[in-house]
Amino acid sequence: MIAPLRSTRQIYLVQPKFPVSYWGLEHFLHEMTPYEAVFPPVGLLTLAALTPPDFRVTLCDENAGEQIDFETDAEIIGITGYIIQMAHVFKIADRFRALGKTVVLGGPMANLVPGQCRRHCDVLFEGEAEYTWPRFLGNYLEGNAADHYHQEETIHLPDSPPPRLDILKRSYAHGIVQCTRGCPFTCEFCDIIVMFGRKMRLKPVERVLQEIEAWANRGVPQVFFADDNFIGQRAYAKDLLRAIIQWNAGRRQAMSFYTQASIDMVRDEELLGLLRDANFVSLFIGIESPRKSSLAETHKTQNEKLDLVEAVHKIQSYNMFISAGMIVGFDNDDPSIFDEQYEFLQAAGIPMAMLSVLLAVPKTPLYKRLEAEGRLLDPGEDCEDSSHYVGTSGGTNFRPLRMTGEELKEGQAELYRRLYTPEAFAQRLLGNLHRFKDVHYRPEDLRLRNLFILFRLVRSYWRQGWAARKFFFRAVVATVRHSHRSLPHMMTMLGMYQHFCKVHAAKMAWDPWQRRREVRPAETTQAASS
Ligand code: B12
Ligand code: SF4
Repeated sequence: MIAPLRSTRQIYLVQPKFPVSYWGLEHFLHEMTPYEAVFPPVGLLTLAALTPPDFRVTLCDENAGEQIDFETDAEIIGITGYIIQMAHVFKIADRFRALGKTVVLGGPMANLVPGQCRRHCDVLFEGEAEYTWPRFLGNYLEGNAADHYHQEETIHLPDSPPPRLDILKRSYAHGIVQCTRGCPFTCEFCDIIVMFGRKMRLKPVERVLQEIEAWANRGVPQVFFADDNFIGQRAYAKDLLRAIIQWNAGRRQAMSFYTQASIDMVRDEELLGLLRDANFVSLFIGIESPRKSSLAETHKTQNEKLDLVEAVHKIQSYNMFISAGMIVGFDNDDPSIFDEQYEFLQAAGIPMAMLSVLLAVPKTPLYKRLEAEGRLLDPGEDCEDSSHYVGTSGGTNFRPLRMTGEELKEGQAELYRRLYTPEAFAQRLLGNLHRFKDVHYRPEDLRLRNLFILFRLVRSYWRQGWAARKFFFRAVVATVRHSHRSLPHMMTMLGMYQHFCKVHAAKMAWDPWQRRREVRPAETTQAASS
């Protein structure tokens, strides 16, 4: 029988490299672990699963160290991207177009700034692609593909297929599963509710378990639930957590989890207990600001009503480390906000804070308000410089009200420096251990790869001199004494700290151990030469 011609059609999917950032954990990952990237590109794996068998799909994940093959035989090149990757995405797209390929752009950036993307692709996708991608491929085979596919209505989430893991070539530290899309809240700066809606859409619990199982079969020890607000629909979250507890109980090797969720979970002790029992090690929470007037201004009512330090401590008492998204630059923020943020984070004991300057993301209510007030700096559709969208580096795209842009950027940088001194970080990190209680977290078994990570981690701290060694061993001893089951996650935190320090060192010529080295100059020489 003659093989069908149809299987020769090829699609090449590209996840472009992110700039080095807090999330990429590049320094930790590449220097201390055997993994090539933290997260797999789940959007592209979903596209692959939506692709009919008429096409063969190849994936290139630049973040996992794969080189883009510009000589690929594929006719269709699909590129995803975030706004912060804009220049790099356009460069790749332009190069493929010059080679005569059909370049397709989609994903978070295309959703928010379609105008800029339009000039760099043959086919532009806006919105979720579960229905439009197969339609495009069908049209393509018929020779009548359009140049723009726009999913205006939100899709029915159970129609999103499980991602195709078989096309991954590299090793990833974590799996990703998305259980829900959307969030019921109304934060003014948030693009999530613009793109995915306020009505929570849910994947059936059995489907989620299947996806977790698939990651477990790949040997991944931890899964990140890529939901916008994991507890946005509490009844569903509880059903899912109960199912996970049962699934994990039957496994010799328990899977651990983390996710993003809103702080109002604190009102529901049953939910907190279920998260703990399901082996959740940490949560990322958008706390944004300790200042009530700033929270009120941005309509973050769920945070405004709570005593935030008390709420954070309560969640921590269920043995979960909290990371927080914090924002400076609200209209109610004056220069005293930096001290207020510092005091809050220290008091709450939040080791990892992602501190961003407020951005007006296109299409959000904040963007519209600032546009009406004439405060946007965004040069508009023609601008292809995305640096003003990198809030974690102090960039912003509007005129703040009670500070200059420079004051804001400087204040943020200084706050970062203060937060990540070894003393401040140790205080936030180790304070958690005293609040952890009834720890029955089931860590991963001791495997060769964990010993490898441990060895590299110890070596990394050791090489940086006595102050770094002391810091490291103090954290280990405290963990063993107060919560020995949390040791594996503490190691991750200590690895992440190394990454944070290096990112800061590169950006701000900052060395967390410097002052302490001066006290023991002999150590400085030794560390510098090793
Ligand atoms: C998981 C996640 C992450 C993971 C990334 C994992 C990874 N490798 O992709 C982590 C935690 C690392 C992360 C980090 C960041 N993230 Co993030 N993240 C998410 C989150 C919560 C889910 C994404 C996801 O997995 N979705 C599930 C898949 C199936 O959907 P998808 O990727 O969108 O793909 C669908 C469509 O977009 C489309 N599609 C996607 N690509 C393509 C390509 C083509 C060719 C086509 C046709 C279609 C298509 O098809 C898919 C099916 O519908 C989203 C919020 C959200 N709900 O989307 C934010 C989100 C994507 N992140 C965002 C941001 C800002 C960041 C950070 C910059 C935060 C920061 N300030 O540092 C960092 C940057 C990353 C870095 N390394 O530096 C923004 C992006 C804004 C923008 N438009 O650019 C989002 C939308 C959140 C938000 N509040 O706005 N993030
Ligand atoms: S809680 Fe988070 S996801 Fe929900 S609207 Fe606010 S910022 Fe957006």
